[in-house]
Amino acid sequence: MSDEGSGDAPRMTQTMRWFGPADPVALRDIRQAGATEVVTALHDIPNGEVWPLEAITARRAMVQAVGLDWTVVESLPVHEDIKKRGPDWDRLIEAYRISLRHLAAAGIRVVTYNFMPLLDWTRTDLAWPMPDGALALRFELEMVAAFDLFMLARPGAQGDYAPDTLAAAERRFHAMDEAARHRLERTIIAGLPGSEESFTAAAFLDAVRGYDGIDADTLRANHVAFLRAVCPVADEVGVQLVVHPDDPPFPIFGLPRVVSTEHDVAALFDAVPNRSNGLCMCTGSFGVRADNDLAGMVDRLGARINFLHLRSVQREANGAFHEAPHLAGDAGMAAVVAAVHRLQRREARAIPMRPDHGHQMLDDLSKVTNPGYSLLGRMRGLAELRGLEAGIAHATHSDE
Ligand code: DNO
Repeated sequence: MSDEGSGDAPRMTQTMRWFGPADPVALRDIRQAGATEVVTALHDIPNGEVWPLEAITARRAMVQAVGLDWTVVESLPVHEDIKKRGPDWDRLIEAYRISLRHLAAAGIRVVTYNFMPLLDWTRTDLAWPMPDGALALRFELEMVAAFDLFMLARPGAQGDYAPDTLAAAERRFHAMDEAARHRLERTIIAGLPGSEESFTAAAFLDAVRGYDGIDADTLRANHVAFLRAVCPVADEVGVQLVVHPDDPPFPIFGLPRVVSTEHDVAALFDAVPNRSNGLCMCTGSFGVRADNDLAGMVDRLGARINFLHLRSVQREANGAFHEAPHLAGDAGMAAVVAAVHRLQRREARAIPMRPDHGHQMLDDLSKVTNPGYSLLGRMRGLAELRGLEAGIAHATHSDE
């Protein structure tokens, strides 16, 4: 693609997430949306097992057959026994290292993971109507509290919420009928797309108990131990590990979360300076906290950023938020993309990005879709972000 007057700064590599052959969104659709790569994983391999080289190579060939490529993995999951430093730690670390070697041999360059205990990303409503009739993902702390206190009945839960939230949670719980309660439970613990875990209430309670005695400091130490064990291999084979921040970026269900702020990630880079220790800059996850300065983080953490999830949340009262259109909401996307543009120029490299989540809209409203991962909303996001970057590149160049 050539854009007149855009200078020669590299542009973001445009990707879209694809959940594999079972994804209702076809590879061809992703290509027509204008992406050049997909981001995916071998979702059917159980967490903790080695990804065989042949399986990775075959999946990459399947993607390449439609004119796309696959060089970013999301995610190579980290087993709970690594996060807890459980008895199986050595075997699981060795499996992770072998998978990294296989991924590198197959041409994968970036591997995404997260270090959130038990739950990956969490929402309380997957179909919240926007004023234009599109459906958005939403999170309300009150609803988490309603589930936690009155459905899960987690011991000690009372102490984890402010008095206002407790009162609201009780109100919200009583206002729900059985069907709504069931839906809330499934939304929170059944596992959203890409999550590696899915729980029933009893199993979840049990798993939470498995984190007894693991506070934020211990979890951070376990994260550092994981990085110290796997980064040397990633350095050696030339794969970039990128940690995805906590979503939402604060503890829930009494479980610690330690990748929520700029300070958190800077501490990880200080503790493990290996080149392969990097960041997936997710503006949606970090952006839930008003104290995360997103564009400033791109400026300051830039050298460590090897993957971008671009989306914007709109913060609401009482710890709630919903996912706004990509250029609306609180992210300040223009400033973020301008910072990414500066970073790519400075370091002369293209950073892979994906338009993260998207509204369910237009024809997708009548289809069965993966929450947040329907095609048209993400295509809108990608188109807007691509245009934003082209405009910034052009303006920067024409000012010089
Ligand atoms: C949600 C995703 C996350 C992410 C993992 C990375 O939409 O961004 O599920 O893939 O946290 O390990």
